[in-house]
Amino acid sequence: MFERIKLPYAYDALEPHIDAATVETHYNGHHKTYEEKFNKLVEGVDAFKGVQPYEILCNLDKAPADKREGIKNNGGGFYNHNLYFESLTPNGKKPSGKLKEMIEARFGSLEKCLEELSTAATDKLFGSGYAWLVAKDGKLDVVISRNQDLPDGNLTLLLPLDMWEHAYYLKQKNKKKNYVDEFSKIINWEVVAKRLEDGAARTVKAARKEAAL
Ligand code: MN3
Repeated sequence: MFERIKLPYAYDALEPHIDAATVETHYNGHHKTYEEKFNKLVEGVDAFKGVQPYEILCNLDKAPADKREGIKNNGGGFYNHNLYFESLTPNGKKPSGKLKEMIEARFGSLEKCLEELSTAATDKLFGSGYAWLVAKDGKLDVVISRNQDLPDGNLTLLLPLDMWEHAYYLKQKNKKKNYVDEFSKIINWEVVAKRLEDGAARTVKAARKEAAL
């Protein structure tokens, strides 16, 4: 059985940036449902015995045809929300060290980096999905993915910005940009830096090779 990460803060800890009702519904409603459905779908699939969620998502062609779409959607929901909730903190510090250097090299400044993430989330992405800060070939970039899909390519996933309406609609209604602005104030950059450091394990192609199912 795969388990959601334990929420690393209380439901109301992200107030006033993200309200308690949104965090609770998102974590204990949406995320819980992804977890339950994903577990039910992979149960009894021999090819995925002992295989971790990320590797499963990178090897969907090994899933039985009638379960493939469900595993992609619910497994993606399970995995992406673990990354998302882990990426937030009420006590965020600014990026430092190598991460800071890479942000400045690619975007010029943290502000510009967040601007590009915001543009991707509110202009480039249409409908439900994510804007991501990723690393590729030692450089940072911003990409989008639709639904609960992982962004494709040889990428290290650093930071998911959940742009499904359930992530903000209770409080922000149609003010998508407000949510993105508030999100950017509570990013756990230490977690992002750790993902950058661990890089290879989160690279889509590398995961495909490692799993070699
Ligand atoms: Mn969500």
